Amino acid sequence: MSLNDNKLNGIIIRSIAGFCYVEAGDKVYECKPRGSFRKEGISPSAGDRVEFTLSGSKGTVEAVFERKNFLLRPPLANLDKLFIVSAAVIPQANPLLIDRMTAICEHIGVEPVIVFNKSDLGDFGILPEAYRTAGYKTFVVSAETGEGTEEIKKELDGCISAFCGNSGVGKSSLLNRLLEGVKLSTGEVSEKLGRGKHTTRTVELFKVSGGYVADTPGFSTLELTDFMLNDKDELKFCFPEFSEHFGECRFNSCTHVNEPDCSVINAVKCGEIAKTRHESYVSMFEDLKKIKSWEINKK
Ligand SMILES: Nc1nc2c(ncn2[C@@H]2O[C@H](COP(=O)(O)OP(=O)(O)OP(=O)(O)O)[C@@H](O)[C@H]2O)c(=O)[nH]1
Ligand SMILES: [Mg+2]
Ligand SMILES: [Zn+2]
Repeated sequence: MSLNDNKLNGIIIRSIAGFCYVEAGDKVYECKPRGSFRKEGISPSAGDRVEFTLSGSKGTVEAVFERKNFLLRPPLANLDKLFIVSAAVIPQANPLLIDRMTAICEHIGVEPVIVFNKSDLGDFGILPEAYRTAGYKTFVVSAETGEGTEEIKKELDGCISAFCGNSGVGKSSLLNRLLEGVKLSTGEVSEKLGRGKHTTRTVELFKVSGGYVADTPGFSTLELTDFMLNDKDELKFCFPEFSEHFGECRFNSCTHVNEPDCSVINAVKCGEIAKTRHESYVSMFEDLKKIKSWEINKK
């Protein structure tokens, strides 16, 4: 048997402490990435399609296939959809955080899906409508009662997806509803916030009808620049509902922040674009404005 016959292809479902767990066929193999990846700046991550060799039951990841996209925090490759989860209360939904995530998704080429959880504890005011108006699939659900969770399940079919959002919004609780035979640990929010700890510590992909879905540890801050979204003039393209208004503003150089006769702002006034979405755009634009052009070129 030549060396080539030993080569197998699989997908990394978990990457932790220098080990990758690669699923191939119906098996999961514990593999170590080959030494030279570090030098090449490649860090094999969950979602990566890889080639590996086996020696006994242990494997070595030999090659990482080209990625369709890469989410830096948490590290995940080849995503089709990112479910951005918020809660009605504890912790309360924060539109700026959601919009940072949708912008990052647009920037790296992942479909954002908006999930409002804990509907049994309160409502979300204007927010679900704001995201539907923006053209995003939006679900109002409860992991506690099961309301709306079947709809989400259909969205997982045949895709590589991940659930992200603040600690305590109920990502693991939702996945426990959606996945058969999986029991992820979930945590009391008061305990978590008190200790500042996350219940979920690692990224792991689980098999789901024709695809995979990842649970991720909650995050509380996200920098656009971490995702190479560091040019303020690119930001408008990360708000898809703005695009039909481009070219209709009074000034060609309109930044759609506060200029007179701006067609984006006019659309906000007449309710075609949600006010919260435009507020997030302005807030992110102001943040990106602080980045000097030489810093952009450096990246
Ligand atoms: N009432 C209610 N409680 C929920 C719901 N979903 C989750 N919870 C509770 O919220 C708490 C946090 O849920 P988790 O699933 O651990 O949250 P998480 O997003 O996975 O948190 P991290 O792993 O820390 O990022 C737990 O006590 C859950 O029981 C819901 O729909 N309704
Ligand atoms: Mg969790
Ligand atoms: Zn404008």
